[in-house]
Amino acid sequence: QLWSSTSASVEPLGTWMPRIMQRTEQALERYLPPGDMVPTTLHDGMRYATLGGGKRLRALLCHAAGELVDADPAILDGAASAIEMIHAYSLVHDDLPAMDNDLLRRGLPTVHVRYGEAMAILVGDGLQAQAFAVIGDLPATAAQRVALLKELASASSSLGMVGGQAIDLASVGHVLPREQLEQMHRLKTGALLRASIFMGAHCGPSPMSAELHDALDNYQRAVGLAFQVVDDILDVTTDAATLGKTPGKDAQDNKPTYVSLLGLDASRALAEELGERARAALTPLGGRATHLHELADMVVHRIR
Ligand code: GRG
Repeated sequence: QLWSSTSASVEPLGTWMPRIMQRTEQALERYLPPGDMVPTTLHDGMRYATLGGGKRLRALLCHAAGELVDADPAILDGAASAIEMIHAYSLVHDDLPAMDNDLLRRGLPTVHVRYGEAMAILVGDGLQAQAFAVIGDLPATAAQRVALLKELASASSSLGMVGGQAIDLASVGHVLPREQLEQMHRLKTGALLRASIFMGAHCGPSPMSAELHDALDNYQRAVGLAFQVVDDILDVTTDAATLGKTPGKDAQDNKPTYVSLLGLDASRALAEELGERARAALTPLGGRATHLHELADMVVHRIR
């Protein structure tokens, strides 16, 4: 074991999760420009896209990984806010008419419906740049800030999230083999989930050990894929009101999904198996990884 088992002192998920979600909300409030700052429509849109919604899974993963290395919670708040800004930007751009043309996100009208298409593009651009500005200003060492910037930039890049989105666009109407479907999701959604975990670990006072790196790497692979498989399942089994977004769009748009490839039952079994794999990856970390353990369960058993 890499760590002593200290599960007795680990805060229960029932209080830890709302506490981290609340401090993420407060950090985002601080790190986003005020809504009355000129240009006001742009800043109001950036806040609309980011605040008051979402499961904050990426922020939770970042904090849970950071706890493993005794990271300063104030630095974790900055890293988690930056990740949530990149995530919000990706949703704003993904919802645009030129992409998915979605009208509903997190139970509310999408940014382009409320602010217009041109402003929605700028909202995404503004959020993306703000994420990196936040990290640059963190009260962390230069080495920590460079590691965080590098992790977030490559996760968002053409070799990460944006590249995955490009493959997704090109795949419409095609029957992708399972390996290519997996590669697309590893980039499109997996890269930012991976960055959330590794950024949390970079917030620690010393560089990550090889053992911790390997355990987190195995964990992120399984959780990233489980997230996508469950997303595909929810897309066909959940109504719009629960989901907070237009369901069934991927099928309508003729996009490849795990459900279309494997069927519903096999997709559910795959999600459970990936959850098992994620939990197994944490075994070397002992009781201190309890929150990562519980987040993997949450990803597999979430209902929205
Ligand atoms: C357009 C630059 C650009 C990138 C788009 C990640 C992505 C790439 C688009 C997101 C589209 C999408 C709905 C993908 C399915 C998986 C996903 C990321 C769902 C939304 O994430 P959640 O469920 O959202 O964590 P909340 O609202 O809880 O934060």
